[in-house]
Amino acid sequence: MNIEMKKRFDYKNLPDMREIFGEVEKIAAETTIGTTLFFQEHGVKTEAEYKRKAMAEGKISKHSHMGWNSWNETAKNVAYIYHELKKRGSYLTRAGFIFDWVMGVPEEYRSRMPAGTGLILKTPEEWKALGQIVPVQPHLSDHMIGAPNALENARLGLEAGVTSIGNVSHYFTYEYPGVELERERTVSTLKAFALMGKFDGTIVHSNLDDGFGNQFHDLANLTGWAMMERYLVEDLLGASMTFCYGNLFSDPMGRIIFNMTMEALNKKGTPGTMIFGNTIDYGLDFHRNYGALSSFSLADAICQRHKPTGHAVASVPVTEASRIPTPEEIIEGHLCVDMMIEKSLCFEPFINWEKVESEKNILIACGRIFFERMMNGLEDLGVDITHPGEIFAALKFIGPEQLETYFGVGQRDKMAMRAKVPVRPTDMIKIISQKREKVFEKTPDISGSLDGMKVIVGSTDIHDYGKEIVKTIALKAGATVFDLGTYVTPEEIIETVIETESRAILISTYNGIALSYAKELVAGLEKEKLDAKLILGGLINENQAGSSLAVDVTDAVRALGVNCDNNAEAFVDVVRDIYLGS
Ligand code: B12
Repeated sequence: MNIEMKKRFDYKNLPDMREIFGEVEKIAAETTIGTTLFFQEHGVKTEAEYKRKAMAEGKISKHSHMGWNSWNETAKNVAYIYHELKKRGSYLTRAGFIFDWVMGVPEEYRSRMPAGTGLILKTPEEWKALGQIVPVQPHLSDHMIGAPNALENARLGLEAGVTSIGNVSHYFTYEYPGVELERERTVSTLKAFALMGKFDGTIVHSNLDDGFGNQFHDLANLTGWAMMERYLVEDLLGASMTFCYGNLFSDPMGRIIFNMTMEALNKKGTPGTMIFGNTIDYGLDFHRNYGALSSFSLADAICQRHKPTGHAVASVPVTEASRIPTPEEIIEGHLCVDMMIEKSLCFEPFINWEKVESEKNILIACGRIFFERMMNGLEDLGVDITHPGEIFAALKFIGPEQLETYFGVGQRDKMAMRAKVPVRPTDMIKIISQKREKVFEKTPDISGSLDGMKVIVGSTDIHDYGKEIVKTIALKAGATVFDLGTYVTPEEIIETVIETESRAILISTYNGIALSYAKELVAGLEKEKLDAKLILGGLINENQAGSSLAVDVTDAVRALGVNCDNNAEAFVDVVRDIYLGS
C-alpha cells in the first residue's frame, strides 16, 4: 500500500489529551447554556429535550436555512417567516444560520481573508440575539466547529442557547485561504467537541454531504465513515452526535434507508438535527423543482413517521439554484412540505420495511469493514488510534480518494472508478456512471488509442466527478494516468509535468475561477519552457468585477491556447494530436 499523506503539520506533536480535557473542564465551569425564546415557549432547557417530547407526540420538526448577509435583514425576515407561517396554519421549528467564512477564523486573522458577504456576529450580545428573534430554535453549522475558531464559536453558541452545533465534516473539507492554522484548528476542534460533551442535551452535528462524504462513491463506505466520525466525537471526546445528509440523495427510498442506517448506529439515542433537501435535482425550472421538493420531503416525513429520529424535514425553496431566496419563497416551500407531512401518514403502512431493513443491514455490515480497515491502516501508519487529534489530522492528510481506494469495500475491477464496483453506489455515482456509459457508447473504438501516452488529471476544487469520468476514459484508452486529486494548484501540475514528462493536462473546474487558473498555469508552463497542453472542462466560468454571478469565459480561455471544448467524448483525439501532431 502506497499511501501518500499531504501533511500540513506534525500530528505527533499535538498536546496530550489529558491536558486538553483539563483545559476544557475549566472552560465548561465558566460556561452556561443560554435560554432562547424557543426554550421558554416549550418549557425545555435544550433542543434535544424538545425533540424527545415532540417525537413522543408524533410531531415532526421543520427546518430552513437562512442566508441573508446583514443582521437586520436576517432578524426581520426570520420574524416575518415565523408569523406568516403561523397565520397560514404552518410552523417553523428551527433555523440554520449561514455565516460568513471569516467566522471560522479567530478575530485577529480575519483581515487576511478576502471579505465575504455572509452574516458576521461580532459581540456576545449579537450572538445572544440569535435565539431572541422569535421562538424558532437556532442551529449553527457553517464555519463553526471544525474551523480554526471552533472553541470560541462553540462557547458563544452554547451561551446563546444554541444546543446543536456542527460541523464535524467541515474539519475535513472547509478551507481558509491565507490563514494556515491547521494545528491550532485541530486542537480547537477537539476542545470544542469535548466542551459540548460536558453539557447534557447538546448535539454535535455533522452534515456528511459537506465533508469527505460527498467524495465517497459507495454508500457502504459512507456508512463506515460515519462510524469513524462517531468514534472520534463520542468514544474519544465524550460528546453526543448525529448525522445530517440529503443534498446528494436523490432517490427518496435511499434517503429512508440511509436515515435508518444512521439511526442503527446511534448508540446514545441522540435526536437528529435535520435532513437536507436534495439539491442535485434542482435546476432552473421551478415547476420541476416543486416535484423534487415534494419527493424528498415526503420520503423524509414517511421515515419520521415510521422511526422518529428527531431529524427535522427541511424545505428548500424552488429558486435555490438561481438566487438567495426571498422570505415569501421560503414560506411557499414550507406550505408544500406541510402537505407532504400530512400525506406521509397514508404511505407509511404500505412501505416494504423488511426490504429497507435488509438494505440497512448490508450498509452496516460493509461499513464496518471499511471502518475496521481504516483503523488498521492508521495503526500501520503509526497513528495513535486513541488520540482523536492524530486520527482527525491523519485522515484529512490521506484524503477520501485514497481512503476509499485502499480501504473501501466492493469488488475489485480495474476499469471501475476507484478500481472497485460500489456495493451501493451513491446517487451522484449512478448519474455519473450513466454519463460515462454514454461516452463509451459513442466512442466504441478508443481502447489502445492512447497507449504509451501520459496524462495528468485533477480538479481545481471539490467537484471531482468530471475528473473521475475523464480519468476512466483515459485509462480505457490505454493512457498512463497521474491523478493529482482535488484542489490541485498550478504549481503541483507543473512539478508533475517536470517529474513525469506528461504532455497532456486534463483539468476539471467548477468553482468559477477558470480564466485565472488557466492564465496562471499557462504562464507557469511557458516560464518553465514545458511542452505540455491544458485541456479544461467542467464549468468554464468566472466572477467578473461588477457581476454577482459567474459568467462564461470559454472564449478568453481558448485564446490562451487551451482546449476548452469541454467534451468528454472528444478529448482522447485531442491528446493523440498533442503527442502525434495533427
Ligand atoms: C455535485 C455538486 C456538488 C458536490 C460535489 C461532490 C463531488 N465530489 O464532486 C458538493 C455538494 C460537494 C458541492 C459543493 C459545492 N458546490 Co456544487 N454542484 C454540484 C452539482 C450538483 C453537479 C456537478 C457535477 O459534478 N456534475 C457531474 C459532471 C460529471 O457532469 P458535467 O458537469 O455535465 O460534466 C460533463 C462535462 O462538463 C465534461 N467535463 C467535466 N470535467 C471535464 C474535464 C475535462 C478535461 C473534459 C475534457 C471534460 C470535462 O464531461 C462531463 C461528462 O459529460 C452542480 C450543479 C449541476 N447540476 O451541475 C453544483 C455546482 C457545480 N456547485 C456549485 C457551487 C457554488 C458549490 C459550492 C461552492 C456551494 C456552497 N456554497 O456550498 C460548494 C463547494 C464547497 C467547497 N468546499 O468547495 C455551483 C457552481 C457555480 C459556478 N461556478 O457558477 C453549481 C453549478 C451549482 C449552482 N447552480 O450554483 N457541489
